[in-house]
Amino acid sequence: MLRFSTAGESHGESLVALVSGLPAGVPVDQEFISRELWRRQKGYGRGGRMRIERDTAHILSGVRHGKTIGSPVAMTIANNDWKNWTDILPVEEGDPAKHKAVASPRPGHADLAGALKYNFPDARYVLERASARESTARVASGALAKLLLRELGVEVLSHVIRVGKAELSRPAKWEEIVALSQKDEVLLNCVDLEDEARMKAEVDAVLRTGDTVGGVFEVIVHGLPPGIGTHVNWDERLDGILAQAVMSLQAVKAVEIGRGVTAAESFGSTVHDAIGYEGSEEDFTKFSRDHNNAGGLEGGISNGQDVIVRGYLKPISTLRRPLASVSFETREPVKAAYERSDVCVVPAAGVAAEAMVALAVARQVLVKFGGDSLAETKRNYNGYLQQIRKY
Ligand code: EPS
Repeated sequence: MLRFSTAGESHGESLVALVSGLPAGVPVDQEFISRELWRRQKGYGRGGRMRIERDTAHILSGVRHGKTIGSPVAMTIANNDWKNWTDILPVEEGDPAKHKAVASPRPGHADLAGALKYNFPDARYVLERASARESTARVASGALAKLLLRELGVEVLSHVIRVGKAELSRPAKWEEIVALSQKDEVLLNCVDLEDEARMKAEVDAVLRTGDTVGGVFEVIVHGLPPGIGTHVNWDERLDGILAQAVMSLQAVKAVEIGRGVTAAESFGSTVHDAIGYEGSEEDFTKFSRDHNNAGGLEGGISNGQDVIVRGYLKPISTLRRPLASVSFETREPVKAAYERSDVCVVPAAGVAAEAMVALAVARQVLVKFGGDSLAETKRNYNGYLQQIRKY
């Protein structure tokens, strides 16, 4: 069973990722992992922290001679900023005078709920783990899932379709999203330059006013055959699994599959993707569809079209012009704490969501096809592809 977990505080020594259940023999391209980490760091609207960090995964185990060996893969990603925090957040008791309390909880952040739950006098320890810095470890883990999926011809990428009120005004083609992922500059990860300029203006406006802005990213799984996930049990439906995977990302407040939201206000005759029998040799079967409003999922099962998952991001909750809050110490009204922060993270969140989607899909692929070695997984996979082609 493919599993992963992460550890690490935002300003601690490093982040840790542990991925187990990958078959043996998956080629591990370390440059690819670094590139994925780089993509997550980029985007217009990121704060000062991203000028400090140069995220790279240090692989400790589970990979030898460039391939997985079936044992758990442990990775660390060092926090460069740690050197500035050794006195503030030491593992030992340290000097309490040097600790940096988060003295008033930020509305929208985990600060208050976390401090109450864990009985902390302030929100420092909550912030440290609730921070989206943790998504770095998810991206390193997701890169391994992507490398496995790539062996099966499945790719996972994202692009940004909204920042604040600025929206992508036209459908994006898969080739455009691939081209975006290969660029050496990342602005807002939007396929349309004019729409991207309007998105940038949204970020500029909040930079001026001390506010923050959210948006929507879209993750696409390209090349996934029909039959991943199942309708038979609630917790094995791929749509539900993907929703949880993406919703678990910091600042995501809603998840949509395909045309989920506007489908609710439309007629069935305009929403469902009519079935034909005109598929080409490149398709998984000859069954074809007139569009993809279902987002590649019907009954919790992939149907061979691109899987489309959208994540809706709230605006970052750390504001330069903070909202009302209460002092943890005096209980008097004060402004919420301010710490260095980003003002827009929609492109970065999209990259983190790619990782979560890749991990979730890879897990379900392995549930269906199994395999202790990549050769075994591929044999089972290809046998199934032949079966559905002949159906
Ligand atoms: C974050 C606050 C900022 C962000 C951080 C998430 O960090 P810092 O407090 O060090 O300035 O930059 O995101 C990352 C470090 C990252 O790698 O994405 C927060 O409070 O959630």
